[in-house]
Amino acid sequence: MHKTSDISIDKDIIKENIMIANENKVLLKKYNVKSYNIMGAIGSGKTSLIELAIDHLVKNGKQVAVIAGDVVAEYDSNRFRKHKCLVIPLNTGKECHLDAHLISHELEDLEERGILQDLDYLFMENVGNLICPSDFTLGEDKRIVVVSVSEGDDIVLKHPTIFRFSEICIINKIDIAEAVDASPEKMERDCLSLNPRIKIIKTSVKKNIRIDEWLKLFD
Ligand SMILES: Nc1nc2c(ncn2[C@@H]2O[C@H](COP(=O)(O)OP(=O)(O)OP(=O)(O)O)[C@@H](O)[C@H]2O)c(=O)[nH]1
Ligand SMILES: [Mg+2]
Ligand SMILES: [Zn+2]
Ligand SMILES: [Zn+2]
Repeated sequence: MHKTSDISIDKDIIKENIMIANENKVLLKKYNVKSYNIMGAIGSGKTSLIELAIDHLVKNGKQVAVIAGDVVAEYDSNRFRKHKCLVIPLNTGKECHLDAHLISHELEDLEERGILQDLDYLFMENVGNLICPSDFTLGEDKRIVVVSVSEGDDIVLKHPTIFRFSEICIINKIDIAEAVDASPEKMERDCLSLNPRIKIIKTSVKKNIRIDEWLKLFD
């Protein structure tokens, strides 16, 4: 079982989190599982994008699992269950982010059940929130932040930390950019000004724009 006894509440929780995240990373590497922490604004399209990635990977013969982290995880879990993947609902209750400790228990369980050994890809959908998920690395290979134009095109500059923390940024719902008077190009520029190395894809799940580029991230 997990070393919860080692976790003391007076220790810095951020440092503690990094320590457990490193253990998660070692475990995921041991079984060669590629892992993604999908963060982003509420309703920006995280689940929709992950659903597309799951179908793409399954079609290519990959074994995929998804941890659906949410205050009430049942809703997104039911969507994921329509796909050929293992779905792990993770209710965070009042917590507005996933942390490495929560994930470590899920990984431990998957290992005990002999599932982690055969897994190729693990998606972790974080709670819709642009603030504290960026304080908690999970041990993932890649951090992806999803925003959509409907949050307003000043959303990036208002939440700088998460864009610095991520390797990939998806600017979604560009099909409705005009209707909500938002400029995806401004959002892209803002994002690059905060993090010049970040990879940005401007997508529409609805209109299938640059979804091929999104899927290529997982090849
Ligand atoms: N117009 C438009 N709607 C989209 C697009 N992508 C997703 N949606 C819609 O936006 C809504 C939210 O999408 P989800 O995929 O559930 O977003 P989410 O980020 O997982 O939401 P939470 O988990 O609740 O934070 C749904 O009604 C989707 O159909 C898009 O590219 N364009
Ligand atoms: Mg979702
Ligand atoms: Zn524990
Ligand atoms: Zn939080």
